[in-house]
Amino acid sequence: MKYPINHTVVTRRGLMGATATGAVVAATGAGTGLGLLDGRPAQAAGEGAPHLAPGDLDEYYGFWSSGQTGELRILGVPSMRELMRIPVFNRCSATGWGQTNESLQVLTEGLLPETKTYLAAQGKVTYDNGDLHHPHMSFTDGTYDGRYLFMNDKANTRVARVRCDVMKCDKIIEIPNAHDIHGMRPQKYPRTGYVFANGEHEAPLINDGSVLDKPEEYVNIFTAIDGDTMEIAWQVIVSGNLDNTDCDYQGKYAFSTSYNSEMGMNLAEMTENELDHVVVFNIAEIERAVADGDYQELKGVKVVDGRKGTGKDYTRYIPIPNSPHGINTAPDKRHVMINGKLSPTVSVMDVTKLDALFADESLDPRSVIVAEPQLGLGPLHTAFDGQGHAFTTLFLDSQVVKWDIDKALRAYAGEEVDPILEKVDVQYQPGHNSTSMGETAEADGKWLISMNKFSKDRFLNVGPLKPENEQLITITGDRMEVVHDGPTFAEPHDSIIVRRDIVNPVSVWDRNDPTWEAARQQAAADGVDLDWGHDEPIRDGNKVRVYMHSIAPNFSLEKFTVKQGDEVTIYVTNQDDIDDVTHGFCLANFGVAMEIAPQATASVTFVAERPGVHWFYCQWFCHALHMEMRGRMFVEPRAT
Ligand code: CUK
Ligand code: CUA
Repeated sequence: MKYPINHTVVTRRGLMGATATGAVVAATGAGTGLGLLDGRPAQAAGEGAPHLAPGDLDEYYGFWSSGQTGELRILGVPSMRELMRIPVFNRCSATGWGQTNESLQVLTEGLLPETKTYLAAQGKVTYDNGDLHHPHMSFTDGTYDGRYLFMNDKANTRVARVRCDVMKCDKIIEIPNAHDIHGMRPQKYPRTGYVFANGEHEAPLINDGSVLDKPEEYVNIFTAIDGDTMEIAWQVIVSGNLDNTDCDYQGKYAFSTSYNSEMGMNLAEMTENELDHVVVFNIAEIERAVADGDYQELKGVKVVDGRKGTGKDYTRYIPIPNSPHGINTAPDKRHVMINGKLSPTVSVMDVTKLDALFADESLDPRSVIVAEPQLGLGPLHTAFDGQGHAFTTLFLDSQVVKWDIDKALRAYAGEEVDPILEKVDVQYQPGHNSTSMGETAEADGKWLISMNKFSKDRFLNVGPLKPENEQLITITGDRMEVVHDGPTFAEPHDSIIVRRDIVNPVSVWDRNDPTWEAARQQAAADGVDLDWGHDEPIRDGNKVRVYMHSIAPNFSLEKFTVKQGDEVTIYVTNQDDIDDVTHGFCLANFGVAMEIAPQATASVTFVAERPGVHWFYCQWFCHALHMEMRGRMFVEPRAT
């Protein structure tokens, strides 16, 4: 039944107006399965789209990756309203991310030396693109703690962090030795702690061109990052490649899927084996290897060898059919779902059996698999409701399947019981799915998001490039029901749904925030009050620094003068301290623009290579006299 709500309401109103007999109304309600109160759909599960009145706030924050757009997005759940976009690996015209000095510091300080050399040859200081797949919040004691969000960049081998107090990216690091970071998860217990990151693509360990087409010498690298310092803690060389990753609720193990155990270099080779594997990382053993010196140091990182056949207890390899993809730890803190992709199965691993496997290498590694239900075609990712149910996306079937974990265990043990409870069609080809609080011990089983790669005919045609489609599904009742379609530009890759009491951002910046520490130090060196600015530019050879503040609808400087060829840095401190009074600084025809939120400082540097009169203006609508919030930069021509 598609879109029954409006029709039913209209029908009922029509009936009320015309005949309004109790019998007819009751029959209409029963016939559609909709409970109606005062002509509006009831809000219980399976009874219609979630409706928030204007001004009502959502129950959950949704943190969304944007895939190849490279930004992080915040949605409200269940309304699915997009609330914010946080630039991370991309460029942003509205906020100046990628051109302010503060953002450039974040975008450049974590790059490897050889990357800086490569970029300099292109006339660049940082990458312009990213491919952000996996956003995850920091954990304390098995649940979200509202401190940070971490995310990967598959395109340029980076991991980034967003501060949840201001919802801005504060750290981006490039991962040495690894290639093309894909799967990424924060440690759940005791806290984050480590952020685990998978290098997906195979390459020589020393990738300097001395080894090229010799795949037998290629490796893949698993990385543990310290989530507090954003420095690399250690790395592990593995056999096979690495796809997705997750970890347990004990702080003992992390696990990564490998679809290319073959170490193939083309599709035929990569999909050859019937069985690939999951690598299990023994965190304490790897830490011991690092402490005992059983590692090689590469690019300043301690790299432990965890490949098959080393005779060490750093890793174990569990055979899994066929090209496993997503890996998801259940809120029961015990079962881990390994999604088969090319196999119609999800393999269920019991983490309580891992200690024995590490104690005795001769044990059959498959002994940790305790269920392997056949669910449908193309299982990619699994989410949970915290009540013993799992929800797996079936890419090829365009469905989400709800199944009973306990029944799957019993079926594997030989009992004749079908774990599949229900399948719901989604439109179309789902990749990730996520449930409210579903990747934590506090999974609450209210909402499921299916992130679908194709929308085909679901929306008005906008040309050959179609939006993707994220769908909201109620899971509180016995039946799943798709209640909302959300067309999305590239791309709703993955998301997490976080209870709103956990997320508490500020509305106004703290003047002491470290974001503009460099500006603070420069102002101090120039003898200038950064908060209020200075009447005259500070000249230092051909470097000129202009300090001003903004209070709606004025910049403190209505004009300033520099010389052609000067390297000019503009510092703007927004002295408005009321929520939502953000100003901008846009210097016309200089390609310069930035956002300055209440009580923030932002700065931008450019070369004043255009003589003449140039207007700067505020590009965030802030006041009735916003258009008048502007001033002039005079550029004196170079003496000829
Ligand atoms: S991976 Cu894309 S659907 Cu990048 Cu999370 Cu599974
Ligand atoms: Cu300040 Cu617009």
